[in-house]
Amino acid sequence: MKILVTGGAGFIGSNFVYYMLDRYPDDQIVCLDKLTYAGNLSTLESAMRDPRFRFVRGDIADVQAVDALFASERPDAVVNFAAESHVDRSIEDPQIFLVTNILGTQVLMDACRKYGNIRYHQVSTDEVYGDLPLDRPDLMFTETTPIHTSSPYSSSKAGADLLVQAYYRTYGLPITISRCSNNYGPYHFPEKLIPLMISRALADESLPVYGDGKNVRDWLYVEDHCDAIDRILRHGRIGEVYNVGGHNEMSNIDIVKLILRRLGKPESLITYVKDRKGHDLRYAIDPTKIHAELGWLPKTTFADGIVKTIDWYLDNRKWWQDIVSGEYRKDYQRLYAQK
Ligand code: NAD
Ligand code: TDX
Repeated sequence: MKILVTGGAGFIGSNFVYYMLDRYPDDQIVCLDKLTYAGNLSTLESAMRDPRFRFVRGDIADVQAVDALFASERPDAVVNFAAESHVDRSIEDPQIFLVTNILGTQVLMDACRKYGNIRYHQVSTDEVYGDLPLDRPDLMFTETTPIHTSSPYSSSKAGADLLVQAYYRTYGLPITISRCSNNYGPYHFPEKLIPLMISRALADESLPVYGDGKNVRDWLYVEDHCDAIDRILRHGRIGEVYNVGGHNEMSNIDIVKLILRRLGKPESLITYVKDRKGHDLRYAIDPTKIHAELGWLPKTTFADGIVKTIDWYLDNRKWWQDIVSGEYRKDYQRLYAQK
């Protein structure tokens, strides 16, 4: 199978590229990525030495570029990770979120229709369901929970999901959608909570906790998300949505304190700052459907995953220090010039 992975130079997409190359020796992967600030080609350095992998720089919302890529590569399947993914940035400047996340999805699906009704998987998020109250631990998101978004980011992801379902109903495009909870693990861009707190704590900088730090997220190790997408791509029912999450709810402040303990840094680094606008209180996924239909269960506990993640950031300082300093932007010239 030849899979077009969009957004493969980002956090989850790159983990997915490595997950698939490791497990499927006969598969080929083409990665389409615009290399926005969130894309880092050095993450794909070893994949680029693999003859089964090809990197193409391009925008999923660019009709001509996407058409040319489909014409030359003729993929069997598309997994769309490409997105503007940071809630805070969407609050500052929403427009690019609508262009990439909604129009980009439309452009990819139109190419899938044109080149033979290609299998399409949309990587979505639990944020499309809005949030849950902190005092109702019995409530969780199921696939039938109504869409009810809070931020421009989640609204753009929800808009894309609706379009994906419309392409199934209207054109019979063979689609699936996964809605996963918060991921953590290697190659996570240090603007998001866990890598930001690790990198700032290591530099003895203040750790900005929004509001009272009691907001809850449901954390999943990134490899478990890759496993879920792989199962959905190969065995999922066409037209269906699958929630992905591992029942691991943690408050932000508990995560920050855990990171500090592990790094041997003082809690005095914690600084409570102004809350995020429209800040979602709690996310919690009910993964019953993907477990029952596809046998998926998370393999990594949070206790193991967070230690592996912190150790990865300790062992790969250059990766995130180059991002913090801006040096990583030069990797495109260095790595891509060889192709
Ligand atoms: P990321 O920001 O780390 O990576 C996004 C990648 O997409 C980058 O490599 C970027 O260069 C690329 N990109 C952005 N705009 C593009 C465009 N117009 N054309 C081509 N490439 C473009 O994001 P992530 O955290 O890896 O998230 C990947 C996907 O998973 C997103 O769709 C996100 O909504 C979804 N998701 C993320 C999480 C999470 O916890 N991080 C949870 C659930 C779902
Ligand atoms: O500096 C910070 N301080 C802080 O308290 C940052 C960056 C975050 N936070 C809080 C806000 C959230 O309650 O931590 C929590 C997690 O924040 P993010 O890492 O920005 O993630 P979140 O907003 O939950 O969204 C993530 O999960 C769902 C991803 O970024 C999305 O792409 C995904 O869809």
